[in-house]
Amino acid sequence: MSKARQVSLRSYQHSLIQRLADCIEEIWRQHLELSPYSVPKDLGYVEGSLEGERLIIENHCYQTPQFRKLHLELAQVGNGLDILHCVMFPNPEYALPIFGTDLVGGRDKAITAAIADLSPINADGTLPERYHQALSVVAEQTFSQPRTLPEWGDIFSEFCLFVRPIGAQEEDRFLNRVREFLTLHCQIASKETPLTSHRDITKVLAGQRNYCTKQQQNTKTRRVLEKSFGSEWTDRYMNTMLFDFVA
Ligand code: BLA
Repeated sequence: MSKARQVSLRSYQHSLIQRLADCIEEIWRQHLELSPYSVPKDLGYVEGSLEGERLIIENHCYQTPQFRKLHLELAQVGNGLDILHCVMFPNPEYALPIFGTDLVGGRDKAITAAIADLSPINADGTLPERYHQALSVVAEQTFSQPRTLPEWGDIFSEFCLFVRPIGAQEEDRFLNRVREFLTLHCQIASKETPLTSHRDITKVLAGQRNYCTKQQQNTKTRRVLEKSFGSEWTDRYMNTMLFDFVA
């Protein structure tokens, strides 16, 4: 077993990634009833280096009554790039938005992409009223370098935060905002009553499918994975581990 595996990748990663990973797990433990989620055996901890760039991936997965899969992934590319990826997939009986966050950056350098959202799964692209109300009253934070969403990014809500955080203050601001999103989400989700109508459940499934299909179009994620693992493995990983949906 390699050292990285015993110690957990995060202790070698950018400090904002370490802090966000700890924060996510702390809020999950505090608010949700976590059970183990079985990751396909060969995908829990993966190392690849097809074209020289060594990529290490560490997955942490759980499930709860409201969520079919809570996925926190840490990845390290060569010696330069650190990644945190997290998605909370609700069970289809719960008409809840999809929480997602992604941090990408150099270890000793800056985080270039910091994104977090509670993404709607309704056909009309709106969040449930209780989310909308709660998020509307939280003062919007300003960041000096906001980023523009790619074309497939129409899945994200009006509250989506996508920035390049500059300096410690903006990193803290990003972390706090994600903490607010997550706490609100876990509080609402743990009180939510499940749907019973087959028609409503089918709509949730369609919303989750749309989210996953769009996320699978992220060529930047695909390129990083393909360089170390090839296109066949990358297809399987993106479709079964990162953005799987129930057909
Ligand atoms: C961007 N994602 C990126 C970038 C890389 C990755 C290298 C470009 C960084 C930049 O432009 O500064 C790579 N992200 C990965 C890899 C994994 C990963 C390899 O998660 C997994 C192993 N992506 C998500 C989730 C969201 C997301 C959950 O996985 C949002 C909730 C968003 N990532 C996202 C967006 C971009 C991005 C919107 C910018 C894409 C663009 O500008 O085209």
